[in-house]
Amino acid sequence: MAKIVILTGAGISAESGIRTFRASDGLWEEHHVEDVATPEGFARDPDLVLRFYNERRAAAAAAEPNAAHRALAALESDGRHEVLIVTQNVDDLHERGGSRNVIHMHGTLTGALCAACGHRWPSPAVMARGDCCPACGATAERPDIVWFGEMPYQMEEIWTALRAADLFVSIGTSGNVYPAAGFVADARHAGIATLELNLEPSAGSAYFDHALHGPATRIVPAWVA
Ligand code: BV8
Repeated sequence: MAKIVILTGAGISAESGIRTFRASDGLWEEHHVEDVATPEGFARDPDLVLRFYNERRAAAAAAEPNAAHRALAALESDGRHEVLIVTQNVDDLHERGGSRNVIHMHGTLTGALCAACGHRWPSPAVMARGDCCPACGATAERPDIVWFGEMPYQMEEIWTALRAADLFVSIGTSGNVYPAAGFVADARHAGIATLELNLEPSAGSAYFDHALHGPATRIVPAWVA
């Protein structure tokens, strides 16, 4: 079976109504990254950061998977492809769209993390300051999100899959955030075919052998077909 590693970013969820980060109406337009997506920002103003993630939890819960999510699930279950989705997204639309083999390298909105002992558990819909860790009892609950300066999850597993892939596909990401943005160069260096499916050329577009540009709900099903 052909092994495909698919990196996804905010653009694959855009047509489900979930805002991206760097578009003109993007999430970062209203917030400084260092205020809401860094450990220092959380230490400085936990209520602001909890508000930011509580809002995004509500938005993700109200969103539905779109045709792009469903096309990737169909690819995974067609019996001819071994598909791993490595997503930078923290929503659960890949899973709700039917994908089973998904790594959330930047964490999930549905997860909570104890900053004291590292325990991870399903997050309450609305996270409040002072919630206790069920494992160690410390009031050190935080969103289970990988912030800037923190190590993304399952990197060894991702690099192993990348090196063994026949094809690397990047969908809906601007290619601004590392180490995810470096995957295409790693794939190319390993002689693996690379494809970009995005609304427009990303920061790493020069590294891709092929590209299709347009809305994900049109170009992803067209590619999978
Ligand atoms: C780390 C939290 C090291 C989750 C996020 C070099 C090497 C390594 C690190 C660095 C490096 N240089 C700098 C760094 C540090 C930093 C970094 O990359 N900074 C950047 C800004 C330069 N990286 C880190 O800090 C990472 N950690 O490297 O740790 C380490 C080593 C040892 C020990 C400890 C640590 C951590 C990165 C994770 C940060 N967390 N967010 C959350 O709140 O959601 S990043 C944030 O950006 C999100 O996770 C998001 O997923 C990610 C990427 O954004 P995109 O998904 O690409 O979204 P964007 O809006 O940018 O683009 C959307 C795209 O979709 C666009 O191209 C658009 O055209 C397209 N689109 C829009 N609509 C559609 C569409 N496409 C198709 N259809 C549509 N309809």
